[in-house]
Amino acid sequence: MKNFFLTLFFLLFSGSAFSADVTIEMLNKNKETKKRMVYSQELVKIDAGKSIEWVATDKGHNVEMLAGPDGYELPKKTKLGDNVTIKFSVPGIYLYQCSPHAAMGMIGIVVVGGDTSNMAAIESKKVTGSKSKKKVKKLLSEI
Ligand SMILES: [Cu+2]
Repeated sequence: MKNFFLTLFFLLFSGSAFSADVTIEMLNKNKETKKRMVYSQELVKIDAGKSIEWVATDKGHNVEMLAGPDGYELPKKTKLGDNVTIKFSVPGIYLYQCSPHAAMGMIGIVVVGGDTSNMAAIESKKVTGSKSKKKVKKLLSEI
């Protein structure tokens, strides 16, 4: 019975302001892949108007937007160890990194509304280090 009420609670509140549509963890180590300094999901596809929450499961990471669709104003990078929720209204590809671990390949991509028209701009965006460069290429190929 207790579980029933817990389930009901989550059902009632899962659509409200404090829960994003997608959660990405910022990790020192991904237990499944054994990769270090990574986002739990590196390529995420969402519908326009949906939001993503980055959760500081491990401290010392952040979210720094590098590029988005035409006219997208890059938000300020977040403070290390802070959770952040970003709503994506404009369709297109978004590229972001963790400022201190960019050279270690801590980078991610969000595709909004299935729109890949800014693919070339993302591809040519300068990123830090060969590991990130490789990962961007790989993630773009998986869209
Ligand atoms: Cu990091």
